[in-house]
Amino acid sequence: MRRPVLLALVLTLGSLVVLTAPGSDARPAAYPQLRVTAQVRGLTQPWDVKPLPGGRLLVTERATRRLILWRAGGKRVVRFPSASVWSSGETGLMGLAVDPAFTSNRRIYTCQGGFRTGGGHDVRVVAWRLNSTYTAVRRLRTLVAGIPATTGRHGGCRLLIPSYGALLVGTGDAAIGTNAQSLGTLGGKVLRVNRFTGAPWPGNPFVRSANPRARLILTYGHRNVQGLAQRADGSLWSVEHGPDRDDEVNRLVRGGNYGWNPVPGYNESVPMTDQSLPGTQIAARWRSGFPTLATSGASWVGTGAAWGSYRGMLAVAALKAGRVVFLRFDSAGRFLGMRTPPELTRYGRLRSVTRLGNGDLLVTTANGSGDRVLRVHP
Ligand SMILES: [Ca+2]
Ligand SMILES: [Ca+2]
Repeated sequence: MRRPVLLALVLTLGSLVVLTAPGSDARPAAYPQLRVTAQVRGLTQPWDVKPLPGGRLLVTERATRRLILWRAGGKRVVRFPSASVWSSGETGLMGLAVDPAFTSNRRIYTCQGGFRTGGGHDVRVVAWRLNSTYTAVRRLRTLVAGIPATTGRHGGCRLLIPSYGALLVGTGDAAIGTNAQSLGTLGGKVLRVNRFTGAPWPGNPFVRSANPRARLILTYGHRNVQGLAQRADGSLWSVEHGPDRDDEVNRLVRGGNYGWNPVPGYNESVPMTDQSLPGTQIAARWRSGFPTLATSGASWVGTGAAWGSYRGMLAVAALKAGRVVFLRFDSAGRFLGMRTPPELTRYGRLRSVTRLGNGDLLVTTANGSGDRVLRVHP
């Protein structure tokens, strides 16, 4: 008796959804409702979040330079040398990575502002060991130093350990016009290094260069890389901020020039990808047009059936636009379309997207106080 009634109800609701859906979206029912809960509260400008064993989460806060551990409803500050982190403007304690072999080696990585010996600042990548009680870190080594910094503007800095075990570092151009096209500086690049030693990855395009900095470069010609994500097919993608137009999502090709060259001075009226430069500049796979959304961190949605049409899309957090945009690309990397779920437009500025092992997404807010790590699932 109950089953036919239930079936009729489902059919009726299904029809209603189709009838009331806006005409611009051909397949509304294919996108499930997203459920959003606040997993961690009371944060100040969290920049990145990564999962640790036992359901724990590790969070960096940019300007407070705190490393925060969350577990089952409670959070506490990990003992960490915050005073050794230089923070100014957009730079501070930023990208975070957890070693794939964390359970045995306890290694984590941060990208952070630093104080140069003899004065001045830089952005650097540091390897740490987190103790067995998750209460303190010990510095193991600085893997990459000397990523340029000026006022703190365009400090990057996203970390990613792809499936083959290298460490990728997405850097900003430090608002210096010549940095992105110069192979003699680490600014405006995606770097690729050995995650234990900081040595250049053997397959890097300029690994035989006389300039030790060039050996670390995977791609160049970037403005401010704040998103790095590996697709299930192994391809690597970056997300970066445009000036007044054209945030970009790029598919990274070894040795590729992504075309940012804001000279003379720091002339931000030039295109994000300037094809008139000598040689080949690789066009973005997606660009925002005008105005920018201020795209930051990104992660690919997994294959869980509950995600429906979101499966395999790139979820990109946007600061200025205060949303997560889901971008669809075909297997050749061509942009097919985008979806902005209304469920993720109510939380102000959003900085990063991290996919958990079960497919849930973590999204950090960036409003300056009362910030949260949101957990998103269908
Ligand atoms: Ca570009
Ligand atoms: Ca050209």
